[in-house]
Amino acid sequence: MPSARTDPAHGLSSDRAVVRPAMTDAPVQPAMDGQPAAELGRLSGRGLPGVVLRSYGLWYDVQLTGEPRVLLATIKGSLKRFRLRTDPVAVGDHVSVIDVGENEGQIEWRAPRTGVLSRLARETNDTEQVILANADQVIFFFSLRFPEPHLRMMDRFLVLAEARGLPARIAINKLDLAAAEPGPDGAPLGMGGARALAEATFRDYAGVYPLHFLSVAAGYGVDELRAALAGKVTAIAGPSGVGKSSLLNAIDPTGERLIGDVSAANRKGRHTTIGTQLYRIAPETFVADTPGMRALAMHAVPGEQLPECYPEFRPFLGECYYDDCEHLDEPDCAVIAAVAAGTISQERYESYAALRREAEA
Ligand SMILES: Nc1nc2c(ncn2[C@@H]2O[C@H](COP(=O)(O)OP(=O)(O)OP(=O)(O)O)[C@@H](O)[C@H]2O)c(=O)[nH]1
Ligand SMILES: [Mg+2]
Ligand SMILES: [Zn+2]
Repeated sequence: MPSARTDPAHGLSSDRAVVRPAMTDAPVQPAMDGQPAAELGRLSGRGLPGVVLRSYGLWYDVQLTGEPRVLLATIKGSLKRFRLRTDPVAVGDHVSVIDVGENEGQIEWRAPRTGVLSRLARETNDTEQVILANADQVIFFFSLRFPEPHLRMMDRFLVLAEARGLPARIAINKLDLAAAEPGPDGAPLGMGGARALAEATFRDYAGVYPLHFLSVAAGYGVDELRAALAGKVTAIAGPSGVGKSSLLNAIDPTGERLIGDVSAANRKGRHTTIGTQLYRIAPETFVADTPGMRALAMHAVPGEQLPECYPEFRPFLGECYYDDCEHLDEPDCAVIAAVAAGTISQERYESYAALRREAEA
């Protein structure tokens, strides 16, 4: 035990008063890269627990826990006092809100975050804009047709989720469109044929991530996906027009999401969802419809962290000749050997190599 009177590191006598700021006055650490951020504010004992469903600039929709009411709330000035380098309150945050009547409230406290999906705020290098706080998992949502899946873009998303320790699933929608296309014999492929096509398109991910095949329009696969959401906070992310809002409408009976009005002339879809919105679809089940996640990719993952972000590489890491092997063109690389043996897919390896070269550039 070091002496209570002497600081063992500096040998200073404790008579010399060390002024420490009170905990609540300490600036909050930046929460970049999914680090949990400290709590904010104080619990007065008069607040009600809730979850932030949506943010409108200075106002927030707060779903009260254990009751159906949603309060429209502002945040106390004291929560905004520090330069936080993160949003003080964001969608997904657990808060304490004081009911001020007329269905309005004031947020007095925000719980520490278990993690965040974020992107860099415009024109800054160190300030994050939170897309969703406290997510348990993320579903990357694509469509088999209109728009067709961009697998390299999906790999970037998957890497970001891995870097943040967030479990990921992949969902492929609009199987009905492929089902109507002619198969080899000229007859329509049908749902079975469309599913086989989708499975072939995503074969590199089978066994690495849970895959869900859907046609929200036809009600195909929706129940199975709903089961994967139960009891969790799930972020749904993906390109515009793939059917994310349509899925939410299908699984949430009280849903009223805006669906992109895709005309025949513009089959790529029109962007309709602005800002993250969290929906409570059962007492303990929350699903977030996020706006286009392209900007997320701006959070680069450091090169040496990338191999771990490809789960199928993990059994081979540490088996290479060089301890610091980058798995690009070194001799006796266990990852490259696994690609040659067909254990790791060529496409996924090339996706890794492209991101690694980009990170080192
Ligand atoms: N054929 C077909 N069309 C679908 C299906 N699911 C959704 N759509 C259509 O695809 C279009 C885009 O759907 P949305 O739900 O708005 O897509 P989103 O992913 O929310 O798009 P953003 O909000 O722009 O990111 C709409 O016209 C939907 O009706 C499906 O399973 N099959
Ligand atoms: Mg949408
Ligand atoms: Zn290697």
